[in-house]
Amino acid sequence: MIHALIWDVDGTLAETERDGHRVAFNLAFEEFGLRWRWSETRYGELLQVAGGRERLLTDMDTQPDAPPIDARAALATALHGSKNAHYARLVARGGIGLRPGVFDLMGDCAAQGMPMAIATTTSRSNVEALCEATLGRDGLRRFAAIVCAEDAPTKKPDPLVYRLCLARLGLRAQQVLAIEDSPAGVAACNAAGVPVIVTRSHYFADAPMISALATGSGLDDVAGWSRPAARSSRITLAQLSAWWREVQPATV
Ligand code: XBP
Ligand code: MG
Repeated sequence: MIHALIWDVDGTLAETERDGHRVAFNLAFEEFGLRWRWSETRYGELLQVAGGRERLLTDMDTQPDAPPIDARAALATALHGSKNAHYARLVARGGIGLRPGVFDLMGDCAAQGMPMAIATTTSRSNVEALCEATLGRDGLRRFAAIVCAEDAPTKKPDPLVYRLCLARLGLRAQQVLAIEDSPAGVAACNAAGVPVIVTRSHYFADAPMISALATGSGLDDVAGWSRPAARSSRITLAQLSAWWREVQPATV
């Protein structure tokens, strides 16, 4: 059996990037009196950079009215704080829902006593806001371990966030299964030795996902997955366990 299911957050639990973080960044620019606005397309380019604060610093290199280099780190920190506050408000208003099939799979885990964890590159406040808005006030309690950007400052594709998560769970990489949406997330899993499936999100619909155990458009549909799935109305924990067993070495 799988011993724990590890969730990525942005793009996997919910489509947070285009309709959440991007919108919140633009509200922060407005609040700071900056003319910068990130279009859907530009934000897609910036997603190559892991971390919202790092994304701001990368974009400043292209903005003619960006402050001098030595003032940029402080501006990025202030803008990032404002962005996260806007994001929390947006999410609390119900602006972002869980992706289809996520709640049902969490229900499978609860019903079958399967521990769940979170391994994300996003700030802890964003995880708290999203989980409380979508899973209720006790939403965070569903997870046996939550590892965020503050815990793992070197971000995906670095495997640190997964290594820390495994240490907190007291499990080995081969004993768990992760769910990701991005090439950086999959690369982090690969580097940590964690088996991973991919639910493709808006920005990574066609991106190559190297060594993913299975890749599909979402948990609410068994059609179109890269690995054959049993007939069902959705991807269940039983299906994930079956896929996971197919790639287990005999010793696990
Ligand atoms: C998420 C990220 C984060 C979010 C924004 O990646 O890269 O930077 O976009 O959150 P993953 P912050 O889904 O691979 O964990 O602004 O808090 O960085
Ligand atoms: Mg993601």
